[in-house]
Amino acid sequence: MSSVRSVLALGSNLGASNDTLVLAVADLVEPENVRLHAVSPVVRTRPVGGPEQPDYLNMVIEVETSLGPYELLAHCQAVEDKHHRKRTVRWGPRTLDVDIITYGSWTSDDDVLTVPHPRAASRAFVLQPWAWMDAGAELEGRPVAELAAEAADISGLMPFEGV
Ligand code: A4P
Ligand code: MG
Repeated sequence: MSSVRSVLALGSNLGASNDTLVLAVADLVEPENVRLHAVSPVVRTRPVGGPEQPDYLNMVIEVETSLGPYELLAHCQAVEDKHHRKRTVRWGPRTLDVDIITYGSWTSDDDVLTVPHPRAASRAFVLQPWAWMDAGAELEGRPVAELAAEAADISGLMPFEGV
């Protein structure tokens, strides 16, 4: 079966966020048809949008999978649910968010699954860890590192020094 590389963005700002991210990466690549290809460092980030809320920990991973895009979305949401994700306030605090940033060269403007993720190109909390993970990465024809440098939230990124 053919497989596709997909970039997933993880974020958490409730509970033991670092532990949650580590466990979520393991859960995401637990099925035999989802293989871990690359992992970014974790970065601490100021919240973008939404109500007043704690800083986030963010990271990205790249997986290789034979799951279709909607199957991959369902898998990501099942992992969010396993980590007690509650959907109450849009852009509100969360134990775990897993977004599909890219799925090979596949694109979609469906509300249920928009790919590339519609806000990724302007968000340093996704772009900068992605550029660290893959220095040659491009999004919408532009180097991800350049997009990160131009993103309004770049000044809100801080080193994550562990817990
Ligand atoms: N959906 C559509 N496209 C996608 C996609 N590519 N990946 C749909 C994942 N889901 C996608 O998502 C709402 C709906 O989006 C889903 O039902 C799915 O079918 P959600 O995860 O339930 O809600 P959300 O995450 O609150 O909404 P949204 O609009 O996806 O939020 P964002 O844009 O992900 O923003 N600041 C910092 N520093 N770090 C963060 O991680 N995250 C957000 C969330 C805001 N501010 C942040 C951070
Ligand atoms: Mg989300």
